[in-house]
Amino acid sequence: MSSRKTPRIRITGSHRVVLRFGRPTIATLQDILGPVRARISVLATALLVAAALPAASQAAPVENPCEGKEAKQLLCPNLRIGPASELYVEDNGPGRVLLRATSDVRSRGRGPMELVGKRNGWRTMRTNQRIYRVGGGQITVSSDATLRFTDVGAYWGGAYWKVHQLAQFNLRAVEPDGSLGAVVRTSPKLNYCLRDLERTQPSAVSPASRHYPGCNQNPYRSRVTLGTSVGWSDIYPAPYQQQWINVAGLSGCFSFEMTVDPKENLFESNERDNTSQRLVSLPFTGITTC
Ligand SMILES: [Ca+2]
Ligand SMILES: [Ca+2]
Repeated sequence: MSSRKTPRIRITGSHRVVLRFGRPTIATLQDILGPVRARISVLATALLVAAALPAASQAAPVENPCEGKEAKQLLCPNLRIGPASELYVEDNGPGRVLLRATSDVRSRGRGPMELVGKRNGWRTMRTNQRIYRVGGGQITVSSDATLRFTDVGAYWGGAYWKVHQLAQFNLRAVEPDGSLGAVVRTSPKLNYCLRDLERTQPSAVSPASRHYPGCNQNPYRSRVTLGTSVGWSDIYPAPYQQQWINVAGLSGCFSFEMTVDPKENLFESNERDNTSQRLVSLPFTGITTC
């Protein structure tokens, strides 16, 4: 699944791999994984060799660094998303019956999901993904994810730098045999923060306090960092801006499907656990079975 992705290990004008060796600012597994110096050298060498390859070789697909041989030396992130919850219907008049739901993007890897955005437009930034290494340091890989300065309305605090297409909500038909059918409706919502809102799975490798407290609201920033720490969740309540799918005119059994990173822009240790399903019977009366 990940073969379509090329991490595009970032190379500067002097053909230098951006492979940083500073101290990580987050909790790591270094205390329980033992010495890794020799293996880290192998990783660093592999990355430098990759950077030195001729152009034709660089164009070849490169495995997700979080699924390749060196993955064990990386504190790779893994995103999941909880099933749609706290569902209710908001009747907005003819043709607009909004089935609202709370979403819960969960950070469940060995390291945080972290993006560094750099401005490339009036209200956009390109991003690099930062992946921490076992024993300290980090690698930086170019990401197809972009940031958008997104206005969610005054009630929810105004505008924030958010990750475009971080998640997607679909409504799928459920066939008589219980199998999932075609997508019949889609939510307009595409942009989300990455942040530490709730520590939903505490553990020894999950920071006890927020490391990524919230998304930046300064439209003039040239650079921002977003992330979600291990064991933490970025949650949006059902009443929040665009947390809905329009179910007007539908009846029968459907699945409210949530997918995190639907465009596969972000490198994760598991790319196959990014979708959740919640059955709903429509017209909706609060029944989440069929
Ligand atoms: Ca995942
Ligand atoms: Ca992914």
